[in-house]
Amino acid sequence: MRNGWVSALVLLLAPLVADAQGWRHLGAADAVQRRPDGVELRSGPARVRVSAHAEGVFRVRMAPDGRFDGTPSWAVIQAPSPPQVRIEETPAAVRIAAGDVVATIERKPLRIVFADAAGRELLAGAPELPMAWMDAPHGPRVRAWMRMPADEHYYGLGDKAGPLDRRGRAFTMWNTDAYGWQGWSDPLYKSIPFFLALRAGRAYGLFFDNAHRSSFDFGKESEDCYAFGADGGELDYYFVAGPAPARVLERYTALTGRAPLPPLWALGFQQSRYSYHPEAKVREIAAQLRRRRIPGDALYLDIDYQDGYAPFTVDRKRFPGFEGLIADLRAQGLRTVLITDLHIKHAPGAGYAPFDSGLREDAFVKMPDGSLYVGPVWPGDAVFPDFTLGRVRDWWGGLYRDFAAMGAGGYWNDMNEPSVFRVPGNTMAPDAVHRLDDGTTRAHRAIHNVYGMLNARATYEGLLKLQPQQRPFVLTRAAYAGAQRYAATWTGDNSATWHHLAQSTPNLLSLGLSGYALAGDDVGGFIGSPPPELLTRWFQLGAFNPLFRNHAATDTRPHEAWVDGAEHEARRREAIELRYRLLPYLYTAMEEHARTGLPLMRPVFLHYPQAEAFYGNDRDFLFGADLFVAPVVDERLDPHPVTLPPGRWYEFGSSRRHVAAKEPLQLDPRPPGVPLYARAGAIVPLQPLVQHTGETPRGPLQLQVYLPAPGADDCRGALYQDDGESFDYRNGELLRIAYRCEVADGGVAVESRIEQRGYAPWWNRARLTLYGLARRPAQVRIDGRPLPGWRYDAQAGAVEAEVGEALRDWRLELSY
Ligand code: NBV
Repeated sequence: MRNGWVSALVLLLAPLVADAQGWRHLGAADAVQRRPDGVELRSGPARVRVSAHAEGVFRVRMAPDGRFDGTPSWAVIQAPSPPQVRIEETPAAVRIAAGDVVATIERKPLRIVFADAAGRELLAGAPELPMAWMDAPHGPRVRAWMRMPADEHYYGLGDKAGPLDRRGRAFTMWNTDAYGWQGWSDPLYKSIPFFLALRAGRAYGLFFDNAHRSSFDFGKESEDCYAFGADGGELDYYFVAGPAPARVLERYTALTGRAPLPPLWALGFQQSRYSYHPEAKVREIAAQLRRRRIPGDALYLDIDYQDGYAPFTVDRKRFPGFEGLIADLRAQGLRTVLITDLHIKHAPGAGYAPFDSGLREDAFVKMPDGSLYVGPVWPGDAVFPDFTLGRVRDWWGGLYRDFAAMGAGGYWNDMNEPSVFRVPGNTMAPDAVHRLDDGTTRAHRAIHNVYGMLNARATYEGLLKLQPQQRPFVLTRAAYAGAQRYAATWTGDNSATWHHLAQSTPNLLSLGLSGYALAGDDVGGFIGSPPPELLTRWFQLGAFNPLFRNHAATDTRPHEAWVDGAEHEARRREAIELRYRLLPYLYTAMEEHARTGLPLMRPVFLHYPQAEAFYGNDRDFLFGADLFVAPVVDERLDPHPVTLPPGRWYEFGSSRRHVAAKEPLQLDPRPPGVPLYARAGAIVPLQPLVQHTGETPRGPLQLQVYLPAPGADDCRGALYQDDGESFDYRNGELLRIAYRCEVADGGVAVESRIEQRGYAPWWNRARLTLYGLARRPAQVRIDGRPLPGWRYDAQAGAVEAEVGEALRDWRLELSY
C-alpha cells in the first residue's frame, strides 16, 4: 500500500526498503554509467537502463538482480535508431535529451520524469516509490508507479471490457478463453500492454513489453498514481511521445509494426456460423446471399467441417466434394475461410499426418520431464506446437499446403490463448517448457501471452511461403502487441444483447488505439438469439467496423440478414450496400493504416484532441478522417442525441449542414438507419454497388465533395487503389490521387492530382456531387473549358457533374 508513512520511511532508509506487502522499492542511484544512447544506473542489486530508442521514444528497463534478460522482444521490430543524445549530470539528477524528449532521472530515489523540449512534464514516476520488485517462487515480480494527474485519461490495452477510458479500473493481461464475457470480465483473449494517456489535448503512450501475466491499475489502488507490473521478467517499458494522439500511434506502430494491407475481399461482408454443414447447407447460404442480392465476400467453415475436430482434416461424409465446394463458392465471388485450431489431435499410430509429422519434427511442447504436454480440447487429447521455435512455425505453415492448393481464401486461428478444457486455469500447464531459437527455454508462464500471436505468425508466414503472390488473410482470437503484423482479430464470444452491441465500439476503438485496426466483433452476438431490431442495428454498426462478420454459436437461432422478414432484410441490405459503396474510401483508409498506423475506427479525440466532450464518448466514432458515425446501440424510444465533432458537418449524401454546438442535435427517436455525417471539406470516393469485391463496378468513380466555408484550407480527399490481392503494390503498381477543393465568394474549384499512377483502375470517368451550394452556378468549367451536362438540383443544394477523362490531373471550376 502506498501511504505517507511508507514514503517517509523510504526516504530515510534509501537505497532499499521492503514495504508491508513485500515490495522492495528502488532507492537511490548508487552509480551512473553513460552509454551511447543513454545511461545505466545501479541501485542496490538492481540496474536501470534509460535509453533513447527512436525519435520520440525512450526505453526504460529495470532488472532487479542487475542482469538484463536476453529474451528478444516478440513485439518490437524497430531497431534502435536514436536521435542524438545529450547527457548532463548534476548532483541531484541525470538529464538525457534526445530529439523532442528530455528524460530526467532523479537520483534519490531513482525516479524518471519525461518532459517535452519546453519542459512540460508528461510522464513522471510516482514521487518516492516509482519502481519495485518482490521475490516470488518463479523469480521476482516487478512493478512501476506513475503520477496520475486528476485530469488525465487512459485508453488502449486492446479490447478490454467496459468503458473506453480505463481510468478508475484495474486490468490483468493473461490471454483467456473468456466464453460469455461481460462488461466486467477480465482478463479477456488478448494482451496488448500499451495505452495512450491524454490530458488537455496532449498525449503520450506507454508500452510495457512483458509477456508474463501483467496488470495495470489506473487508480483503483490509489488516486494519485497508476501502476503496472508483471509476475516475472523485467520491468521493460517504452515511453512514446506525442503530443498529438495520432503521433503517439504512429510511433507505437513503428515500434511494434503495422498491419499489412489486407486483401480487398477481407473488407467485404463475411458470413459465418458455428457451423454451416453439411456441404448443401453452405451452398444454400451462398445461394441465399446471391439470390437476395446481399453483397458478401466470404463464408466461414467452423469446426464441424473437420473429421472428429482434428485440425487439417475434412469430414468427407459431411463434405464429400470439399474441393468442389471451395471452387464453386469462389466462382460466385465467395472466399472460404477455414478454421484451423492449433491443438493437434493426440493420435499416435492413427495415420493422422499433422500429429505424425509434428512428432517426427519434435514440434510439440513438452513438460519438464520430457513427456509431451497433452491437454483435452475439441479433438479430445491434443498436443500443442512449440511456436517459439522458428522451425516449428515453418512446419506449422506447411500444414496449409493442401488447403491452399484447394483455393481456400483464409484461415481462422481460434482457441489460441491456448484454451484447454477441464484443467486448472483452462490453459496450458504453467511449467510446460517452450524452446527458443537461441537454445534457451522458457516456462509457459513466461510466454503465455505471446503464444497465440506466434500461432498467427506461423500461419501468416507459412501462407506467404505457399502463396507468395497472395496477401494472406488470417483471423486470430488471442494476441499480444505486434500481432497486428500477422492477423485480423475479433472480440471473441460476445452475447446477443444490447449491452454487447454498445460494448462493440469501445472495444474496437480501443483495439485501434492499441495498433490493432483490422478487427470486428460477431455481428448479432455469438451467444444467444438476437431479437430482430438488435440484429438489424448490429448489421448497421458492423458495416462501419474494419472487419464485418456475422457469426453465431451452434444453439442460436439463425443470424443471417434475411431471417426476420422483408423490412429488416431491406435495412440490413442497405447497411451492407453502403459499406460496399464506400469501399474506395475504406480501402484508402486501410492503406493509410498500413502506412501510418492510424486506425479505421477512430475516437473523435484522435483528430480533435482538444475536444474533451469526446474523451468519454463510447458510442460515436470517426470512420476514417472524414465520416462521423453516431449509431443507435440501445433499445430506447427517446430522441437520439448526437454531439458533432468540432467544425461543420453534413448529413451524409446531403447538403444539410450542422455546426458543432454545445447542445447535441436531437434526432428523431429510432432513426431507421445509422446517423452518418461527413466533414465539411471532405472529398469522399465511392463506387457503384457490386455484390462482391471481385465484381467490376459498372459506372464512374463517384466523388462526394462536401464544401467547406469560404476560405477554408482543409478541403481534401484521397484515393488509393491497387489489384487488391497481390503484393505488386510494393513494386509501385498502385494508383494514388489527391483531391482538393477551394471555396471562394466567386466560386468553387475542385482539383485532382495523380500522385502515383502504376495501376489501372476499373474507372475512367468520375461523377462529382458537390454538396452545400445554395445557388445555381452560372457556369461549370473543366480545365478552363465549359463542361457539358452538369446540373444543379436546387432542392438538394447540389451540383452533379461528370468528368469524362478523370484518370489524370484536372481542375473543375464553378462560378457565379
Ligand atoms: O469453433 C467454435 C467456436 C467459434 O465459433 C467461436 O467464434 C470461438 O470464439 N469457438 C470459439 C470454440 C467454442 C465456443 C463455444
